[in-house]
Amino acid sequence: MVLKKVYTLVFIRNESQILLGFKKRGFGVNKWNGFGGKVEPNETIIEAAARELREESCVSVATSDLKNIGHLEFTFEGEQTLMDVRVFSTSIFKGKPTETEEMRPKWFDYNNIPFDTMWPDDRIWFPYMLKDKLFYGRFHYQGLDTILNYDIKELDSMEEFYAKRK
Ligand code: 6OG
Repeated sequence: MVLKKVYTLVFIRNESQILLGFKKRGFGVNKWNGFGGKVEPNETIIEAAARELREESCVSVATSDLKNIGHLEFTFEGEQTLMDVRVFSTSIFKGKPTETEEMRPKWFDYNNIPFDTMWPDDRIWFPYMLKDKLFYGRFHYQGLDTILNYDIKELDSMEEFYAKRK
């Protein structure tokens, strides 16, 4: 039996830069990533996305401004959990990105993204996000550093993707 857990992952982007956070603890520690985490039982996925962003970076967004731009699935050899990650993006936000106990935020130019200090899957799907393409990616890991196999594809519509998946 596979246990599916839903996560969010939010990227704030402008014309030339993307906001990443250096994870100071927990899963993905010492890696740059977007902001996100687990969806709580009493909230929608998009509410969780806005909450996690605020808790981790002190940046506020309206849920109506968050665009679902992709979907990622992660599995790990020998483990029954499937991480189901909804990826969101926006350029509209309030507040100054500020270090928290979990994350140290920093803006990166698109031509200077620190892939060497990020999850290995990011190199594969970031290009879709940076070209404003919708995407689906599935990655099967051995441990935390090696991708054993993966699929990646461009999507026409997230609604269509989720409708077909049901
Ligand atoms: P917390 O444990 O902090 O949520 N996440 C991943 N992100 C990328 N780019 N690659 C991965 O490859 C990931 N696995 C998990 C989802 C974990 C956060 O990390 C993301 C969540 O935003 C394996 O609650």
